[in-house]
Amino acid sequence: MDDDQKGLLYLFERPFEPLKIPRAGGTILFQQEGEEDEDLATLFGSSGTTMMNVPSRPNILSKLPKCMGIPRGVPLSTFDPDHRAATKELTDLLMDPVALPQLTSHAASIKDNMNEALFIYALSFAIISNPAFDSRLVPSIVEVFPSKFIPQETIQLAMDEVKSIQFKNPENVPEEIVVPHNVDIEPTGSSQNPEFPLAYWREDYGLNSHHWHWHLVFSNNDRDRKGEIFSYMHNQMMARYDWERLSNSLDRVVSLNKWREPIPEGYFPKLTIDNSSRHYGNRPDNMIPQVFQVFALRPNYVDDMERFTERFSDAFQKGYMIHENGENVPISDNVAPGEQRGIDIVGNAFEPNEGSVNIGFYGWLHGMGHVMVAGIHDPFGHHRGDQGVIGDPATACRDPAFYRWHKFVDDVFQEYKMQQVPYEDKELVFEAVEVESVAVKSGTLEENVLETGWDIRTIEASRGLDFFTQRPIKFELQHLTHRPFAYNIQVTNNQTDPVDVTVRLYMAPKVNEAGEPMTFMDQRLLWAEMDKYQTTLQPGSNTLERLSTDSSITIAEEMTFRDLEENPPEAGDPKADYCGCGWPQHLLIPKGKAEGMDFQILALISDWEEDKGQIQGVRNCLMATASRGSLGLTSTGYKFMKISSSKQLNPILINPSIRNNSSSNRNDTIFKEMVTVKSLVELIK
Ligand code: CUO
Repeated sequence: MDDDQKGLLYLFERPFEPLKIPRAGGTILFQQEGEEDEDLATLFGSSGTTMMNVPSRPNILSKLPKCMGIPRGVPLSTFDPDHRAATKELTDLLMDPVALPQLTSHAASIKDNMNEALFIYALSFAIISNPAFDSRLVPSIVEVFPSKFIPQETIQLAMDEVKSIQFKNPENVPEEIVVPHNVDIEPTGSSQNPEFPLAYWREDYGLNSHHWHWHLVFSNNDRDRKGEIFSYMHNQMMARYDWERLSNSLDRVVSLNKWREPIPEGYFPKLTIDNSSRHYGNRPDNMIPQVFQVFALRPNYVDDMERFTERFSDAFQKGYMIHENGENVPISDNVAPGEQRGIDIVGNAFEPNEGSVNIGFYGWLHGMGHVMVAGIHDPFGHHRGDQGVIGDPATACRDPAFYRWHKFVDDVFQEYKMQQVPYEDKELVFEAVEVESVAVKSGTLEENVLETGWDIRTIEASRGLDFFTQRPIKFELQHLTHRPFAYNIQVTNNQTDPVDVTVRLYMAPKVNEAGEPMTFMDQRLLWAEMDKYQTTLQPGSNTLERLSTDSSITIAEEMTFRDLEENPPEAGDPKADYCGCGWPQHLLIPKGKAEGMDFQILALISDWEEDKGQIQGVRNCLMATASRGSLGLTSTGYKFMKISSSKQLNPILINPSIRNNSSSNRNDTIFKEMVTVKSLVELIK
């Protein structure tokens, strides 16, 4: 790795420590011009340490007034307009450099004055979004900020071990410290807490990392279909959350739409903000949202939120929103090519982002909900409490209230969608092609039987923890997973020529909470995308095989610090296209039930000619095309009621318990659950 790349990588190490502290185990020393530390330079300079000189830029901070308004040590809430404005200010600065040394020196010169999470966010954004740095990757956010993902209790075990071995003969201590974190000894709940059974999913490192990455990538104002994809990604997350609730015999999530009533679901995250005693706020059960002014954020009023909600409803009924210049802005999805679609206008105003037509009139409703719940435990700031996890995109998904809030958000989008003209058959039916059947197969298991279970992901957290030790500190994070499987799709191309097509695969539970089959409308919001890819059909019968591990909506594991140190991808390596915004592969299917759980598969095949030309993105990210929306047409996925006329569904079931040690080096990995896909094919006429 060259020095420039090293310098950039180690700006991600120990984000809470001043830059002058040596990094990379003492092999990198940043020296600020005019503030050189001779003692450190002498100590490290003679032992092969790379010296990184950071030029002094005395005026640079005066260009960052919004950033300077965000104190160090507080969580970054990109749901709040002021924090959001600060991220924009800093990303604009860091997007300027056209070469790596310039980016490294710009970033290094401001690091110690910036809020830590803001700095990492903006630097990550610049690396991912600036085409000049196409082959550069950012290390896993879990390794950069372990305390956002791993409870303090578990981190404390590692700290205790570090202290304890200092009293022993250092010659004889193990090379590394390894601490397990198992979902069944999860500290954030008890059997008395009805939401606790879902903790393994809500607190999954991959889920939360996905959400952080997605908001990072989609803070880019130039994103195609930004408002729509904000709605779609969260809608998909909600569908999968309900899969998981049904798997655990819990009812589907209920909207948080009454803001003057208690919120029954409390949440105690047990996470610290900065590896110290500062922790994310706890929310007891049955707290009531109030008028509040906290965390140096602007006042947030429930009556404002109610007013803004009514204005959205009013706009949907009338078919237009009111621009800040007073003009009416139509919000229809039936627009001429090149015109902005209503869903994007609504999404931009609701999130809101810089594309909002009128933030004064429609507010920042989605963000307000996050901040309202995040501040509920100390609404007036009398106790200087820090916000709850729902205020930070890296931690928000841990909180049960996140899903209740996003159910409300999804309901608003549904209200908009219901005002739109349904697709016509001709937009959905691809006459030339017929799907005959869909099945799945997993290894030696019976056809249409899938299995889920638990596995371990080891992450090295030493780079993000403040306590100093040369030993790697590793955490073994237990997580849901499944055995890989393959789809088998039988398709007939009735044309005499080959045809290029897009294949989309979806899945949904078949029965409701009472075990009764759902109507298609009842099931509609439970469909989640499993895969989307392009292929060519030959004339006549075709057999399409597709591996679950190739799913374009999922991502492989992120690059670790160690990967980037030892084996950084070169320009042109497909790994270098990684942006991190896709769904975690290990959560592709739900846990299911011990006695089995029925699901269904839906295959949609559409004409590639209609879909192509919609690929957009800075990185050619082949993964996660759904989350990024790079394939268009039906990826909004909302009007399935019409799709049924030409497509088919295939029931699935989810079951218990076999052992499997193959996917982990731990002997106690247990596959406890099983997904069964029945071979019966149902045609929906
Ligand atoms: Cu991702 Cu509300 O937007 O959490």
